[in-house]
Amino acid sequence: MIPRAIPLLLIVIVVLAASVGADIIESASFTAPFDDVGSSGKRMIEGWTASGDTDIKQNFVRLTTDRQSKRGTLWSKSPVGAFKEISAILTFRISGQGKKLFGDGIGLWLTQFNRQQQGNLHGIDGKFVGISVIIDTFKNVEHGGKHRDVTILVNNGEEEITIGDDENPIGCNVDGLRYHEDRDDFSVFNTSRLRLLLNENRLIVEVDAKNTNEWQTCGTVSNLKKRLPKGFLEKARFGLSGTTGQLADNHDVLSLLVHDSHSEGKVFSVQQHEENESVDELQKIVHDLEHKLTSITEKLQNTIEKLQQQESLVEDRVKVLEGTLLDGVNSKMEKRINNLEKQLDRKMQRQVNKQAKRINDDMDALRDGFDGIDNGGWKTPFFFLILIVFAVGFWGYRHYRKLIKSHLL
Ligand SMILES: [Ca+2]
Repeated sequence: MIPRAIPLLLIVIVVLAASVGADIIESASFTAPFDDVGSSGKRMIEGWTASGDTDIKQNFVRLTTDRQSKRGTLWSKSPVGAFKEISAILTFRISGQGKKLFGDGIGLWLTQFNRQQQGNLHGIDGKFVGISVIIDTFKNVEHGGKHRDVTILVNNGEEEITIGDDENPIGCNVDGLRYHEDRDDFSVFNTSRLRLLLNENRLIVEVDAKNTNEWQTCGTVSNLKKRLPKGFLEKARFGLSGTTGQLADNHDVLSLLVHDSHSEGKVFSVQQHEENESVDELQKIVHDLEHKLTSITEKLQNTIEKLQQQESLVEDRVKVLEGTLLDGVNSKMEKRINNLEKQLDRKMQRQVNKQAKRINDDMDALRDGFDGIDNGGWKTPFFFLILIVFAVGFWGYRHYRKLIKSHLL
């Protein structure tokens, strides 16, 4: 117990010694665990707005999942404030299933956008006022030698910046900013860190690729007073963006810790590292389980969505087939009924003609017979009788057709 307690005690002493007059800027910071749940029933981070595909888990914020064409942001609701200098340490994990092909990366923003402003620069509008640090995991062929794994951009909002504009961009190439999840040695503690040391006139960006407290300077930007508006920090907010395109990755952030002093930022990084090493085993297991479960759930949801899409496609096809079949059956039935009607018409006509002729013949015969006997007034009532016979016959014929129609149809 004693050997483990000594370094921790030393760190506490160092932190206490360095933290005199230096504080964390809470409104600009966040760190796991994220236990607050909003009215929508989803986890939330107080003071931050999650948009797009961002999914807040208990132990990390997933800006994008390892799927194509995703875009997620997390934006601070309040400006940093009027500080002379700040340090900011972002702890993140870029990981995925792709062995060689993956993208696009994470952007850390300190801009005067009130909220995330969508655009084409890693998800955000390139016409920003402020600072952007882009962690770019995919080397676009068209950018050639202008690609940087970490690119530092400063803009006064007058022009829209796109990657590849600058022949000699500020930034650095760093190995190991991305982890392959299928490796047997992958763990959720495979993380990376980015540190911004900013004062009124200068920005230094450092990278600790494997979160082993080995910081490398990535780039420095001077003359910020000339390049950014006066009192920039007073109105500037931190934001994060994650994007995937044809290629994808899980883009997770674990914490952003902003202090009002550079020394605090440096000391805190040591403390953070030691804390990671001595982190409770149970917490490790919980984080690991959550990471695995998130991945399994996402895969399941994706499969279900695909199945549902196929199901609705099949349904559409069945509907079209049903329609075609019904149309065919209907037109065949119609033809058959028409034919039958015509046949019946002809048959009835023949029958009626036959009957009429027979009655006519009988009448003639009767008339001949009676003519021999009497030429008296019997013809008129007989004529009416014939009319009645015809009327009844005609009514019978129509009734018969109606019956046939209603039974056939
Ligand atoms: Ca890229």
